[in-house]
Amino acid sequence: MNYSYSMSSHASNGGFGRFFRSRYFTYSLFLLFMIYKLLLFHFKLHISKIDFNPLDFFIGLGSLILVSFWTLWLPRRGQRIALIVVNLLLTALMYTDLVYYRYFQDLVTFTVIMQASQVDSLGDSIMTLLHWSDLWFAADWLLLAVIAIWKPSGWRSPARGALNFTVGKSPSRRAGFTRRFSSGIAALVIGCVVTFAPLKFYIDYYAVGLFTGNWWNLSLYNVTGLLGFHVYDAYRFGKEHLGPKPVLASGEVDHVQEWFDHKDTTRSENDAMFGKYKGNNVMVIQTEAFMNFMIGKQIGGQEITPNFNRLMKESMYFSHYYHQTGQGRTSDADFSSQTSLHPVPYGSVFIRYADHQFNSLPAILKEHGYTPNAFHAYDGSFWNRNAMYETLGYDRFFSKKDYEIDEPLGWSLGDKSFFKQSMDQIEQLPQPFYSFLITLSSHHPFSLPDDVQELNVGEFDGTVFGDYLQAIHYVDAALGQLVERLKQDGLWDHTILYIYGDHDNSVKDKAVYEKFLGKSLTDLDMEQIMNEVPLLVHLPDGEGAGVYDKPAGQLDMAPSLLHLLGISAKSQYMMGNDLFDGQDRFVVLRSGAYTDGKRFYIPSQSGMFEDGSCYSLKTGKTVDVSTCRAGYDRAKKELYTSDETLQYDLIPELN
Ligand code: GP9
Ligand code: MN
Repeated sequence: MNYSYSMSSHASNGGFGRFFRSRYFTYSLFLLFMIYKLLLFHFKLHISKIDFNPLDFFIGLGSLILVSFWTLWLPRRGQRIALIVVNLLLTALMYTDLVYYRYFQDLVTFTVIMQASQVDSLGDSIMTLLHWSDLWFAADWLLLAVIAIWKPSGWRSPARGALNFTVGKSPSRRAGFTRRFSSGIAALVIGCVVTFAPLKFYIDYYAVGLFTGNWWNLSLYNVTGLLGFHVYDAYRFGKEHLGPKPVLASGEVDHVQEWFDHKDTTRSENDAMFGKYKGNNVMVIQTEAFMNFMIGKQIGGQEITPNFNRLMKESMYFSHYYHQTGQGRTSDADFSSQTSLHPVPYGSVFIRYADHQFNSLPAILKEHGYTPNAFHAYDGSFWNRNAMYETLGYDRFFSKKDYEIDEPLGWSLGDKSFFKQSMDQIEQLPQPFYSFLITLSSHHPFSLPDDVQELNVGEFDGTVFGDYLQAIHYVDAALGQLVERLKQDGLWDHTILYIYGDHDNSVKDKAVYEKFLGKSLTDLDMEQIMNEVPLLVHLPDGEGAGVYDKPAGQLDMAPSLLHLLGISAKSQYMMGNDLFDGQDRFVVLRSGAYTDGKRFYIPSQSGMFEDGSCYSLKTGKTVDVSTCRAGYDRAKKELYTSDETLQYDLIPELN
């Protein structure tokens, strides 16, 4: 039975009264309140680099309409109840995000909800995250409560008797229904235009590639607004986790298994290095944008990396160590080093697969009695580290909130203070420890204050490249202080120190490097310059000090450190070479470039094998491309196997 009601004219208090009671007024009031709350939320975030401009206002308004337009289809009372419920839900969402942000500098995502223990770590600090001024989020409720009690005459509901109940499809009911239906549709259309037109403008001009290479939830929020962010987050989570779970045909799983089984047969554990440093501490320093081309070089008569150069004399220096990163930059260097798998072709494993399982160095070392901790003085949410470090098995992640910013520099804390404060923590850890430290002061655009700039960079003065050299010189000094501290603390003699750069400095202009190095450079030279980062391994007794020029790469870190500690990498799903087992090495870059120490293949953007260039490393000249064919197929297979392992979360399935 269809009931409807219409208001008889005498129940009306005139035009104003009708307007106040109309669904359009109720709806406008809802939009007004919610826009106010979105603005309140935004300004309470206090993100200096993210402003709120008219486009953001329209996106915010449009997305509010899109989540609520359907309430215009409901009868008046139903609409009011629905709008109250939507208001409560959206307010709860905003407030949860705000409290979460105050602690993690991130927004709540589905991945975080699935990893509830990250939220648990709010624990005792929750009270400090609630502020009295947050009550402004309830201002509209207070206003509505006052109105409900006071009941101004124009807003009063008509007397019950004034409602004219009718049964069936009366003409007035039909007209009312049509009006409601069309106003809802009109709102939907307006919502779409107001949301998507500015969004498209953003994506086309300011945020190109945002949805494929996104690295930070806040940069998504900056473009999509809060509601848009959560809708997109739901979409990306659903795509990767819900629906028909992507299943790999069993034959394909067998291929992956065979690949790893074969890899195991190439690993050797019969040399003297296997287990030679069993039980020693391990400290890994991943250094921001630390490239290989400037190691050992001078500018204006000054060494750029004097401390690193000094340390090289008593360490193993790998002079062709490649970063194997993709779009995930720092997070990819971290991921490949800790898990010995390739990063994904787009996005970052840290963001896309933080809930998958990996054989990671910290987790394996923990099983062997180590205390694994990660240290990085930046927002814990950046690159989704809070979630990913839990997955990787660290006991604790010391992020920006654990440091006193007593040396503000670049993006955050200067590396000197970062190392000092990290050491204050590390020296208290139960040993053996596994400590992973990520530096930041040499991050693009490398502009450090004048008093920190110690080099005379001459013709590079005032250029990004000049600033880069200054920043590297500062980081080098910080590394020198770290080594001193390890010695003072008595850790130097039983700690393996593994230092490498994460990726290039984004300065791609060949002429700059030619000027700096004083020679003309080939495409192969440039490929190596942009992809090589230094690796320095200091063993407790200074064993093996010297230069190692066979190629190696970030994927090699985990199996190599396991080797030194006497832990077999054979049962682990790791792809990298072992730097200490004396076997031949094969290094594949995410681009599909590869080297086996004899050849270097650089793929072409066309993706066709034949269009790529095959170099002889001995002569530095191109050779017949067909001589790179077998290596190319092998590299492709390796990348494909890694991608399948990650995409289908195969590690728990393999045995
Ligand atoms: C910030 C740092 C920088 O935490 O990891 O990341 P990047 O921009 O180099 O990938
Ligand atoms: Mn980086």
